[in-house]
Amino acid sequence: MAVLRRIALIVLVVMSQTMNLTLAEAVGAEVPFLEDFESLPEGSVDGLDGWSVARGEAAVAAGSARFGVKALRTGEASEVVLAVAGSENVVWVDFWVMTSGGPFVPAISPLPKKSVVLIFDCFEGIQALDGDGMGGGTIVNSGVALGGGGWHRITAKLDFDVKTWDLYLDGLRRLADLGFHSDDIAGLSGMVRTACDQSHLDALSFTGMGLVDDTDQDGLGDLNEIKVYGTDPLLPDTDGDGMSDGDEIAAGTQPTDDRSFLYLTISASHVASTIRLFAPTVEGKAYELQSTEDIGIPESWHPLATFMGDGLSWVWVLSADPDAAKCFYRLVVLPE
Ligand SMILES: [Ca+2]
Ligand SMILES: [Ca+2]
Ligand SMILES: [Ca+2]
Ligand SMILES: [Ca+2]
Repeated sequence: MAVLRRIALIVLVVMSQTMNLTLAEAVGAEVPFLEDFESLPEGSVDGLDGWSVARGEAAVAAGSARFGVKALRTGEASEVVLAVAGSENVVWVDFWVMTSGGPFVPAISPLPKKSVVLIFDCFEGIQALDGDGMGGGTIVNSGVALGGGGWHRITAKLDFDVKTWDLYLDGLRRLADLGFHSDDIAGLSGMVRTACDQSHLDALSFTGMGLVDDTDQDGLGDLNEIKVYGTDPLLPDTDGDGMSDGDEIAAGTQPTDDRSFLYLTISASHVASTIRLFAPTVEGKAYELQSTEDIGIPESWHPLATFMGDGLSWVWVLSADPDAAKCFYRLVVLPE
């Protein structure tokens, strides 16, 4: 039995028609659906927001969470079902999971009809079903191992028009154009999760917004704007401070606080022939002060100094060059 306790399988997806009939009686959620578990009461998730516990236990619990303080923790040999209806042809399913995985690969053919099947195997890592559309298919290894006890981000792009799906792990596309388990599945109706003891799920969403789409072209993907950064996916500068959301994330400033942004102030003292440069810094960010005498020639910018941010203000006093007619300065955040 010790081995059996380690069984962990996640089955993502659209349930069989038989199960759909059952689910129709439950209160289901609709796409877009986002669940961070923070507002749900601790304890069994059964009956809350479209969730039902079919076997074992699944509870909202504090302690191990990817974001905030709560996540969904499943007990030994548990099965939890979420009813989510969506009419979109393309749906992005996204969540974080922490699990040790199990040693058994489930038999695929007997499964009720589904679109997507994901398997978390303690030996082989994260695996996906490249379905044949007729209830069978080939299990494909993603190349991403479990272990270490850390969180993994799982993102699946489901296309109900052509019955294919792509798998992204920890933000990178690992498998593309996989087939559905069953091509009879016309649209999203939910997710079934079979899991082992102490397996955690957090920040689950079903949306039409993609990981790789950047609608407002600010450098941040739509899905990450709503789930990770709390910014507006349709507005390049959410807080209106003049610095784009993407630039703020790169610079370590707050994209939802208009008092937080990167700037450099310059003041000159004619009496002392000095120039005083001032900038706020973010701890851990590396900066380079650059200058040029001709702002019209991009390649003429050259470094004057580099320094590490410590979360405090950075001040530098330079002797003014009496021979320079003019000089421009700029502060660059170096890539990590
Ligand atoms: Ca964006
Ligand atoms: Ca934005
Ligand atoms: Ca901004
Ligand atoms: Ca800001």
